[in-house]
Amino acid sequence: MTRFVQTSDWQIGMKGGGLGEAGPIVRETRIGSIRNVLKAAQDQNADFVLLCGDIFEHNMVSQEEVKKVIAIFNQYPDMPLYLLPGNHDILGADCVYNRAIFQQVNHLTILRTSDSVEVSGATLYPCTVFSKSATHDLTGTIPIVREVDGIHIGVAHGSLVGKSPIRNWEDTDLPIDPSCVGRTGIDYLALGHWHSYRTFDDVTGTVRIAYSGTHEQTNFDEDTAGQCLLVQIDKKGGAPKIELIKTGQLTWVSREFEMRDSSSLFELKSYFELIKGIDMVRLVLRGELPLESKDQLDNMLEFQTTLHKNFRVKSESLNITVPPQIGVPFAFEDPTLSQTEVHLKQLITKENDPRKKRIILEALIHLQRLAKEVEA
Ligand SMILES: [Mn+2]
Repeated sequence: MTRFVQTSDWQIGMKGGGLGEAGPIVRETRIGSIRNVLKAAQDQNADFVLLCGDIFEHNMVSQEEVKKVIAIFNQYPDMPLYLLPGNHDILGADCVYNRAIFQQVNHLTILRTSDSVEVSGATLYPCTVFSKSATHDLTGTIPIVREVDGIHIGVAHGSLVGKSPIRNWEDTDLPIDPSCVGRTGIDYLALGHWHSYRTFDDVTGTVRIAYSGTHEQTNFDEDTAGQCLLVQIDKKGGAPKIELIKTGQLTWVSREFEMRDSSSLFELKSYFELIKGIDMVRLVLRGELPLESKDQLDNMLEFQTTLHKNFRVKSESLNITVPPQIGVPFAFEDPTLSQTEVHLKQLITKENDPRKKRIILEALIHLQRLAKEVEA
């Protein structure tokens, strides 16, 4: 029997670019969540931990971050760690794992060749990556083990051909042939590279291929991320039992919201109640909103930025509609302001480009707001 934790794509050193002020938080959280992975392995009495690539974002990662990771490794000195470098921490002269500091971690084995490795209860078959643009099946080095006693586990980092929106072999980066399980007779293929958790059946309907996904979600487009897998295989040919263990700390939500009229603001408000505790929020606003509700929307959105670690709004597709009363002149006391208003309104009627129209509207709203403040 063998029982191990599978994890991948820690991407330590990831900039979190585009996440604004949340970038450093995301970076630090990713390191902290590693502890959750190793703790899960210890709590679950795993025989070892299998790290399936992209543990670091790139080989030039700062030594400071490397030290943080190693400090956590060293908190679990009795847990054997087997690490297959991926395409981000790719093997070669610059490889991060060539640094002297890794030689001090006695319970860590870097899988640098495709030679099989005996582990507790099983044999590992690492599929090494030496080129980021590999176009051949990476599992080609796994020998046929159908008649060989013991539990056999393939370890690879890449994309299963035909199992993602990219259908073609030649367009797949780091291709992995899903039929390798049937070809070689291995019991299980542990994969990294995809950030979402995914499993795949063999021809008999038994799950024998799995991506754990990243231990801590990296962006809004990932689903079922933030976990590691506890895999148990009782005997050669036995069905692997896979259990998901939550390791991620940050919560993410992405939502499209269709606005119809000013009452949509109430719906939006109740939605905001629902997502109160969420760390990372992406909101896409579509549909229509009358100009007079724009102020209220802006205030609501501004307040939300104070409640979340990251709150991003895409509103390019939200059409701000101009009510008929916009034609009624606003009672400005200053004639220059009145003239500016008339001018902006003329521009709006003439403008056909919705994006430009919005900018003019924004200007008009600011002008009216300003006038109100002056008068108050
Ligand atoms: Mn990768």
